[in-house]
Formats: sequence, C-alpha cells, structure tokens
Amino acid sequence: MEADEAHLIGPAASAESYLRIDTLLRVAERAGAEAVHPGYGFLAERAPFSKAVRDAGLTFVGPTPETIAAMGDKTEARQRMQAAGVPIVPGLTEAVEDPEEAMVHAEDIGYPVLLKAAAGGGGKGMRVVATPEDLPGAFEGARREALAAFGDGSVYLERYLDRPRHVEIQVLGDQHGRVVHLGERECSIQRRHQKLVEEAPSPVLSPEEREAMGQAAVRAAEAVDYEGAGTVEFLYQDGEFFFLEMNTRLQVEHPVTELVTGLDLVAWQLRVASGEPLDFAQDDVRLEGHAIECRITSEDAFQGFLPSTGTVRRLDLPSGPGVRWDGGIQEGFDVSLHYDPLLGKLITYAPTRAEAIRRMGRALDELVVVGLETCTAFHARVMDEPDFQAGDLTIRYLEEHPDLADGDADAEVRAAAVTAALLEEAHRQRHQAPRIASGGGGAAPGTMSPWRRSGWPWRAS
Ligand code: MV4
Repeated sequence: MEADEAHLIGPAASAESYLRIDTLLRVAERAGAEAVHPGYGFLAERAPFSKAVRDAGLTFVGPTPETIAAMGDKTEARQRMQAAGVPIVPGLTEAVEDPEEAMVHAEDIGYPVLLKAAAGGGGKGMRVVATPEDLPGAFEGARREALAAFGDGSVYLERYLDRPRHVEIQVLGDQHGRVVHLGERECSIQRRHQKLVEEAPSPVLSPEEREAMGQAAVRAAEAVDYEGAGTVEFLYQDGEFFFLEMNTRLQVEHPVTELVTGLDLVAWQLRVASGEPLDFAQDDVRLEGHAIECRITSEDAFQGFLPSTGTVRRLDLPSGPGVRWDGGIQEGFDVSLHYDPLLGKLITYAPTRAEAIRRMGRALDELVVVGLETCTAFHARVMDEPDFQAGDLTIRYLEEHPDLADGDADAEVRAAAVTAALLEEAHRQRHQAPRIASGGGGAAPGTMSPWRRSGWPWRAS
C-alpha cells in the first residue's frame, strides 16, 4: 500500500503473474526501474530470476545467481560448509545412488537416519528411517517425492535429530567482502514447515553459543561470497548446533532482528545493492531487549488451520510502545486462496522476554479482523502457555501441545475437504461465471467455513 505506482503483471494465479520472469522484466522496463527487489516468496531464491534481472542490466536486490545456486543444492551446500569449518549434521555430502549404498552409510551414521532431497528444502522428500529393514522402502519413497517436487530424485542421508530447536542467524554482506552477523532468531514454533512464532534472541543460547553460531554463520556466508541480507539456519540440540541450510533472501521474520539491533534491514539491502559498504563492523553490533513475532494468517487454527477466505470488513490494529504491525491488508481487502495465508505480522518489543510476551498478549487481544477467520486466538494461547513462557521449545512444540490448536483428526479431514471445495469454487469462479462483486451483504457463498465457531461475526471466540 506504500507503493508510488502499481503495474498490472497478469491474472491472480501466480503461475501467470508473480512467477513469470518475462512479464516481470517487461514491467520493470516499462516502469523505468533501476533495481528489482524479489521480496521473500515466489522467485526470491530462484537463480534464473537473479540472472535474468542482471542480464537485463538491472540491479537484483539480493545475492548473485551463483550464490543462490550454490545454496540451492543441499549437498553442495553441505560440502562448502564442511570446507568452511561450519558444523554440519553428521552424514553424507553426496547423493546416494541406491538403497544398498544407503544401507552401508546408514550403519556408519547410526540409526535413526533421515533421508533428504538434495535438490530442495522445506521437508519434501524427507523420510525418517529407524531400522535397516525400513530403509529400502523409504529410499524409494523419498526418491519419488523428490523427483515429483524438484524434478531431481537425488537423495542423501544424515543422522536424524529427534528434538531439535530451529535457530537461525541473520547475516549481512556488502559488495566489498565484509560480512557481519546480526544475532539469532528462534523459529521452533512451526506447523508443517510454516513458521508461526519467531523471536530474538533465542531463550536458549548462552553468549558463548551465540558467538560461536554467529561466527559459523559468517564463515558460511563468506564461503559463498554472500552479498545482501541472508539467513543461515541451524538445528540446535543438546548444546550442539549444526548447519541446516541457507536462505538467500530476506525472511518474513526479519523485524525481530531489526528491533533488537536497531538496524533497518530493508534499507541496508538497498544500500548494499547500490554498492555502499557496511559502515559498521561486527564489534559495533549490539543486541538490546527482546522481540517476538506472531504470524497472523487467514486460517482457523481451531479447525486444523482450515484456510479461510472473505472480505476484511473491519480491521482494528493494536498500537502503543513496542508494538509493530507489518501487514498487507486493509478494510475492504479480499482474501482469496490464490496466495499464502499470511495477512500480516504482529511484533512486540520490550527490554525483557517476559515483558515482550505480556505486550504480545495485550496486542493480540486488541487485534480485530472481521470477515474471515484468523489464527490470532491461537497465538494468544501460545503466549499464555507455560512451556513457551519458560522458553522450552523444540520444532515439535505444536505436536506436543495439541490443546493450543484444539485440532482433532476429524477437523484435519474436514479441513482437507473444505480446502478442496474452496479451491474448486475459486477455479470455477475464475473460469466460468463473472466475479461476484465483493462488498454488500454477507460473504459470498462458499467463503464461510461451515464449521465456523459460534460467536462470529463480531470476533472469533
Ligand atoms: C532435519 C531434522 C532433524 N534431523 N534434519 C525440515 C525441512 C528442512 N528445513 C530440514 N528439516 C529438518 N531437518 C535432521 N538431521 C528436522 C527437520 C525439520 C524441521 C527443521 C526446522 C524447522 C522445522 C522442521 C520441521 C520438521 C522437520
């Protein structure tokens, strides 16, 4: 909403618009753009896009295509990290060709092992293998899923960490060889690889661990000549940390780092992209206070995170000291199934973690979105939950606190059925009858969850 200009890039379906490199470059040309900022979805981590922008004579606000490609291949990334002295999860740095070879390596690594797709992250193609008997079947399954998801069935294996925390380090590199780290973010609270709550600093790291993880992240970034803002992801378990992967883009959760460092990361992305050197060194970076982010999505967390669509009829945003809303919706906005369900991020900042949690609880209570379901009330439950308040977190937090999402098996099945129906309805509307003009009386048919909780529409109970 802050843009000076808006340019049509095509139909709502992202495959026909946001993912069309030729269209995007044509619009950039027509708009007289000097640079392209890829954001954090769609083509942000696609080397061909970064290359196409550079070949068109424009500045890509992010790393070079070579850097993106190096970190996109998970086995190559592991090789480079190992060479750079960055701890990796014990396991292979090459793909395995067949189940027999995998069996031999699994014996060396020790069960349980994890099979992973070499060509991509995000959990696709992952298989936990507890015994040798399970390996052949899991290997074929992982290979098939990796091929379907990434067009490349290469898989490798490493030791499986059963209760890790997900801690990531923000790095910033300029075009003159300087890389600094800006502290860590704890991202353990997630559902199906979608982060829900992030915070900085992590409640678990000691100053020594922060220093060691930060230096490892800087070595990782230097190993791929990193330019711009990037994130080095680690798994942390039993006082050890291991490189997981590197995100060659700005992340949704960057505001928590901005708040504890006092730095404007997007401004630094643009300054670095224009060739400006960093005007501070590692010793100048100071972490102060605590920041927490809750991702507010158009999902009914109490119905298996059922996607919800509709028109934002009312939007009351919280405010006050240490409260920041980083969002993309306004009243009258139509929320559809075309895009990611993220409506905005609510971030709170305070001198201590306990105060930041209290502030978040109050801000969540002040946030009102009328017209569709959101996961706001779920986040309020997390802020009140004792293990969260104690900082006792792992990536299994949600499965170990099922009461927070009130989810049950039936709800998951219902959620899948309704999602299919909504997608079908969206497809029909797009390809047949003209769009029903939004606004006016109640929500358009098919946009209200039939399992809506009582108490709607004034606020989700
Ligand atoms: C792991 C792991 C446990 N052990 N690797 C998930 C997708 C990709 N980012 C890597 N992931 C994991 N790799 C080993 N050796 C557990 C996960 C994992 C995970 C990691 C971070 C955040 C959320 C996660 C959710 C499920 C599994």
